[in-house]
Amino acid sequence: MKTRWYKDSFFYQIYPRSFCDSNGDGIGDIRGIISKLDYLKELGITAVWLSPCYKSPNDDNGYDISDYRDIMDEFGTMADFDELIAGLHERGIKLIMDLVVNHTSDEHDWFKESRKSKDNPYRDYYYWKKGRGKDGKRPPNNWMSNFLGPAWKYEKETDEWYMHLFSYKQPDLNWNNPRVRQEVADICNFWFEKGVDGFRCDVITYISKKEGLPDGKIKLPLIGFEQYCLTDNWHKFIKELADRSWNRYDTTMVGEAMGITSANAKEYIDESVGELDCVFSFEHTNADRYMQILPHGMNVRKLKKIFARWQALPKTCAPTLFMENHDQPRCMPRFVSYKCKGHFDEAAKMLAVALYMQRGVPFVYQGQEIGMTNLPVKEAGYLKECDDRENTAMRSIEVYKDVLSVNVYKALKKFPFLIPVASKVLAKVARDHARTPMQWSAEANAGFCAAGVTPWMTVNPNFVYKNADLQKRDPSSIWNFYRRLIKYRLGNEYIIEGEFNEFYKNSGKLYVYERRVGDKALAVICNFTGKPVRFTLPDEWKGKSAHAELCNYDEVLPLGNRTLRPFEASVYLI
Ligand code: TEU
Ligand code: CA
Repeated sequence: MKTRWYKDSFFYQIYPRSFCDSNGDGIGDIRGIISKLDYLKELGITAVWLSPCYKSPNDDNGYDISDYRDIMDEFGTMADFDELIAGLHERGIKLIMDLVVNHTSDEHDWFKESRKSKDNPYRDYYYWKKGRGKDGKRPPNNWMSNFLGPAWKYEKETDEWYMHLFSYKQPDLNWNNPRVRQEVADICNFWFEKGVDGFRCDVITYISKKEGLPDGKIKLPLIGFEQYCLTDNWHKFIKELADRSWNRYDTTMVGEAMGITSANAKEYIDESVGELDCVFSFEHTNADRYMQILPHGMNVRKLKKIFARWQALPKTCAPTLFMENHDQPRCMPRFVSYKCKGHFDEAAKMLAVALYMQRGVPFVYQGQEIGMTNLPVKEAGYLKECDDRENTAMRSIEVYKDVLSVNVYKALKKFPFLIPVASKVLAKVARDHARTPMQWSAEANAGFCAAGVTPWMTVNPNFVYKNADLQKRDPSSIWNFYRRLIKYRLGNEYIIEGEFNEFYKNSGKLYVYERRVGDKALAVICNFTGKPVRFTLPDEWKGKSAHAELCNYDEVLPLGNRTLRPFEASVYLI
């Protein structure tokens, strides 16, 4: 049944709340997406990953679902959704949705029942436990929520605690309960029957918890991670779900997979396993973090090593290729170590070449294709780091809306001296940066919503010169480069199947590799610095005729020993 269509596709992630508002309430919606289908077609992508659009009280912008079979009020109706999927399919674009089943909303009917009494038929849909200490006033174990604080909330009605690995409004489902597992299979099948082509599975590695829920190691920023990530019955649960649902349709199943790395990936995504097709692993997006908390400049050597490890996996394991999503800061200029003044566009295009000429399943996040950046918050020294032009500085504490950012500030109320530090960190890593409205045009509110409407989230003031409208009309824009690159990549046997060989592995400045098929290869050369760098041909490439395929400068220079221009990216067929 599975054609494995993901092997030759290009995904575009839509975060609906921030994509396009059609009805003037300042919140993106499904009809807004429908109005942009031709835009997606023009860009050339072949699949969409849509972040959650189900009924939700929006404590975590839709990642807290109160009805899996209905559409969020703000986003529209099921009729709108049906029109969306038809419109995508008409244009040859597949749709994968977000499957959020590690937890539900506390406003889901299951949880409303569950919390009523200990003998309610839904009690076992969630994790309920007695507290510790003589009066039970301490949480059942020491696990920490991924959104700060303990992973347990006390309910006096039944004198027990329930588990929430994220916000307290996101209680964890108990997958040990066979009824829960059947519910999940039924939900997946409901959407597959509607024509949905797959799912991105939210925090899927957390669904199985260690028997007895033992205390975890104190390993900041999380406590308990090893007790709930990929433990015990994980494979059993996923295999069962794949049999009952995923593998009965021509799907692509992408796991959001903390804990899966290039070292253990084979056990999870090899085609022979028949569970997930590929995963978002966060090894490379952590290459700029110190102890996973404090960000510093991107470590290019480390980044290349991580890329290379994924590329080295057998052909039956597909890596994903991404730099952004709705939880990550913007990749520009993050991935080029923050020194791209005067060469912003070249750097953005170079990153695209470095990433997307590799083997794997490519994803681009809304706005990445025009080089959208983090909010220019004061704390970060905004002029240097956010963009290459002057900008209005804003105070982050006033613009952040994300439950995680808000929790950070709440937690620090008692330690006000730490707020400036937290602000600095958040200025670089807050999830809010990826959630500012898509910049469509230079009109009011960046064209995201009508003039006079207040958008739900601050628009990045750089929309006046950084927007889709302008870039579509400028042949040398980032947008037009992405469009060319996407077209070039699709159906290209070198990129899809070629062997990956890297050169100058120890260089902290250049990323050089080839994608070989027989005696021909694509040669990929990327300068990660804003300075000219001397390049010498690797022996393997000497004396070969070379045809220039893709370059981020208008003036294409021949392959040979020469000086590479700042952030130059050149691809040749040799
Ligand atoms: O993300 C899981 C997750 O762990 C991240 O939110 C993480 O906390 C963040 O990257 C900080 O480094 C998924 C979704 O992508 C996210 O939007 C949801 O908030 C979360 O699950 C809960 O559903
Ligand atoms: Ca709206």
